[in-house]
Amino acid sequence: MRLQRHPTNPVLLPDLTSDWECYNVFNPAVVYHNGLFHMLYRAQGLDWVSRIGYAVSRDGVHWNRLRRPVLEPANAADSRGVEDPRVTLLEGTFYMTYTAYGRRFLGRGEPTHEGGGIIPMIARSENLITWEPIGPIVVGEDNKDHVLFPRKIGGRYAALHRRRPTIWLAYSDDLRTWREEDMAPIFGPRAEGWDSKSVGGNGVPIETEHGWLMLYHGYDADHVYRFGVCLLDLEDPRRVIRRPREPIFWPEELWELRGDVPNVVFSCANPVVDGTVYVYYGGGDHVIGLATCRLDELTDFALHAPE
Ligand code: BMA
Repeated sequence: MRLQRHPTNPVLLPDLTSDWECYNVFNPAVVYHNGLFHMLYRAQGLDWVSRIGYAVSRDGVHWNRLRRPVLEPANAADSRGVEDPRVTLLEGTFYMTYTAYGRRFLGRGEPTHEGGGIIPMIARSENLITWEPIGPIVVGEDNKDHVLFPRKIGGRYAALHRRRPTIWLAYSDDLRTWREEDMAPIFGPRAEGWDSKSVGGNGVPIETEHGWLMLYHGYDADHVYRFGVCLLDLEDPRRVIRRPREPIFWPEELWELRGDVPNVVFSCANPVVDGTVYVYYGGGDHVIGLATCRLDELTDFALHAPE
């Protein structure tokens, strides 16, 4: 089982006429809503600060983008950029989970946190254009790759997040308060193979009758990023039902093997449209690609491929 690259790849390139997105566009969120694909993508331009841009498409391949970013740094906690958006439609509202990358606060009178200035943030929107930050999941640690599940589980909101090198699950009653006692690890790197150093979640987990189908990324000692897939229990996603051994996608094209960072495919989006999984990903932290597969084939692979 392999994801199939779209022949039109890459589907989004940096815009050389734009100050804020002339160098890199990558790691987008994509939601399919009311017959359109909506993309929120990470972009870097002249100042190397990451911003989030918006683009829209009828077919998921050809995109029209807005001229200005929809989310930009607003304070010292995200002054070095807003990165890696993932968007979940939950109870009729869009929630973006993204990494705020700020100054490492050390001075007196300022907030102090470790973790290199990385904060896993949540923002909300009714229209995908105007975003209101509502707060972090945790502070003070290297924590990212967080994404909300598309429905409550056991009466509570649920999110994946990553405490390097392990994927965790967190619960919250209101999306604002995330307590340590409501967090637990799901799985970490395996001893050998493509995901032996670190793992993290990709896009919004896909609900199937067999469990939550979760795409994730991992890398090895050579720092090559690949994707795998696993199945989590529907009512207790901390329980891994199956985790096939083989990856389903890895860098092969020139623009994945090279780029701003070599050997990177990195995905924050896997919307399902008419039974097809659309996996959007950054190639080389530089451009945006699309790879697809049938949902039933991916589910079959997750259920039966050797572990
Ligand atoms: C991760 C994230 C991604 C990036 C990847 C590869 O830690 O920061 O934004 O695509 O590294 O460089």
